[in-house]
Amino acid sequence: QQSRAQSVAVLGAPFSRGQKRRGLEHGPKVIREAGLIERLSGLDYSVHDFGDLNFHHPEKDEPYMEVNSPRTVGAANKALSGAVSRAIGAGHTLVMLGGDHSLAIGSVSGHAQQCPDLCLIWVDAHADINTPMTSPSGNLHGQPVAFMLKELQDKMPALPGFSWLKPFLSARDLVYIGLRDVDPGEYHLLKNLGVQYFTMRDIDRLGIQRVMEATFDHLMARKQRPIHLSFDIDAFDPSLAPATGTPVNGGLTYREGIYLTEEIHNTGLLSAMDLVEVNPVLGANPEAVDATASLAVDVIASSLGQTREGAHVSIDEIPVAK
Ligand code: 6HN
Ligand code: MN
Ligand code: MN
Ligand code: MN
Repeated sequence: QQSRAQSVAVLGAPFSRGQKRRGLEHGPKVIREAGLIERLSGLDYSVHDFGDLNFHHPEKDEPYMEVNSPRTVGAANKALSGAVSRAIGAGHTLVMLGGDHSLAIGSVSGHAQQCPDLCLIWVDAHADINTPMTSPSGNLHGQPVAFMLKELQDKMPALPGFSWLKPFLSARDLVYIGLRDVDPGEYHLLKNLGVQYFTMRDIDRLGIQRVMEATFDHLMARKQRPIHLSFDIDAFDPSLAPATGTPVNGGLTYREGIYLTEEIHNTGLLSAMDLVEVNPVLGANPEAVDATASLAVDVIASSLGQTREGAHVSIDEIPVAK
């Protein structure tokens, strides 16, 4: 039995300017309302709810090379990066609640400040590796990985709002799971950089168990290192996670998603995670929003040790009949 002296920090990032639709700024609220803190406390963690970050939006933020809201996204991620770095430096396992996926820039960079040898597992229908020049939408939530990778340094323009950020991750330290909507420029980058990725087709062929084995073989080949899990709720099938902005058919089943996160917990190496792209405004009805938010809670709890066999809470002995 593992010791439970660990502590988890929950940090909300109510931010949506990495894309054009409203509503993602309410993600942290609906995930909390679905019972996140209670669920984590039930896993015998000491849970520190750091509340939500307060983002200051610059007044004027003209597009730069077709990229929308660069100063706003840059400033929000700078603030997030500092907060994440402090929480991890204080010894917590960090859970960041989004917000849109551009927030991974701040979350992963803040984590990397404390853990320079981290590796990144990106669970998503999308690769989010467009550069400002390959992006079909101009939305920064489709580009966060490009800001992280050292190999893309000379492909990235100096975007206003991002001068604080230096690329910090190597392509070999990244694995994608769940891809099924990859833009032409992104496909070229994935192939060119030799990034390890598992599409939904790979999960169909190999099964989620072998995909997870191959993921850890790839990332831990030389040594064990801290894991950053960046989980976009649209990795799941839209039937399970309808309240999200860029749904794509043919996603993870509930059991594949939970198995994936159980395996991440079982490594004992999870150091920080993001749960992003829950948009309550886009649910067709309250039930759709509740289903999506409660799925987000299940993903987080399972990443942090909730098990289907029930071993996550220990009792000393079976009560005897009196
Ligand atoms: N996400 N590849 C598309 C784009 O606009 O670059 C979609 C990105 C979706 C981003 O879901 O986090
Ligand atoms: Mn994403
Ligand atoms: Mn996505
Ligand atoms: Mn455990």
